[in-house]
Amino acid sequence: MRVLSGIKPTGKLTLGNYIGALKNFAKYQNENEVFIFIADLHALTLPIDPEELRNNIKLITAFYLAAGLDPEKVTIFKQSDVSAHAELNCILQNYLYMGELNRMTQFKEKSQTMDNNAIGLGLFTYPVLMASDILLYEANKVPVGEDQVQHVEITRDLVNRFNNRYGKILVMPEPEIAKVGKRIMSLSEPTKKMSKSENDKGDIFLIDDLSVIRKKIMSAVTDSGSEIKVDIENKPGITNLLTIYAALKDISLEAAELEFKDARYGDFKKAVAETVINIIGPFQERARKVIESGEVDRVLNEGAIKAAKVANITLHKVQKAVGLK
Ligand code: AQP
Repeated sequence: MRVLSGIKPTGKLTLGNYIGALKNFAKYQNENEVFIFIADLHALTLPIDPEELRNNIKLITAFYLAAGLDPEKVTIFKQSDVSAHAELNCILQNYLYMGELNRMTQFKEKSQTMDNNAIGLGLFTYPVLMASDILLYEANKVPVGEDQVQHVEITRDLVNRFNNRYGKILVMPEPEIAKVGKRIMSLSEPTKKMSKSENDKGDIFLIDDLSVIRKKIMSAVTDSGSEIKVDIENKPGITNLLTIYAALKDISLEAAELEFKDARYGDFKKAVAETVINIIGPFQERARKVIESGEVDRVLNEGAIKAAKVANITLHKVQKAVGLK
């Protein structure tokens, strides 16, 4: 099986990115052909400072390695280093339609507060580039958080449309969503996704000091009751903390619920904070060592060469199918 996923180097990565994406990547590396990339072209869809972008790219590469990805087994690369992404994007943009792109939740959410005249085309056509990312590597599985599933679904529509017209050229991908933790919510507004572009006290950032992480969890919004149970409607804050705990301990939500059945909110939060800190502390340490080692550039350079070999084969197939070659 081919597996592909990536993260946009925008903002500061959150615990949501860790649980919904990062933490799951390494488990594929022994039995699959895995491609994990840094979606730097996607990062340009909203304004970003060039220096910040460069730093984010370095940090995410270090996070990939700190999360256990082995560059000997996994191809880790930067999207813009493989020009086939841009080339396939240019072809595939003719096979997705304005009406479909207009219905994408991410586009609607991100553009709703923007002035219509200042919405870049890249934000609108984001799903075409994401489809190109997936299809170039003939990925069968795409591990993502819940918010990205719609983009994998539209990629599937594109595959059907393209293959109906040109024959079996593109490989059909499937989204893979974590059983627990597909959507981690803000600790201060638990009905809202924990997001790296928000930057508020309800978001745990992977570079936060451990004392800050503890403080954020201890002040997480709960509710006026005292029961610790999964109830998204009435107890979104408690449900979110249970989800974080269960995801990090690799147990089911039911098992987490049972563990805290008789606990008080304060003790429960302390246990969640300890769990997060015990995982994120060593993770930060490993990432720091990767950055100091200077390994990042080597990994990305070697990854780009390996990725380009695979991507160019698919690009060539598509160019041939549509009559460019
Ligand atoms: N809160 C979350 N819970 C679970 N999974 C999440 N992911 C993101 N937030 C959560 C998953 O992380 C992967 C990489 O995300 P991304 O870089 O594509 O985008 P994002 O982090 O979702 O972006 P934001 O928060 O909207 O901020 P911007 O746009 O500024 O970068 C994906 O698999 C995603 O599902």
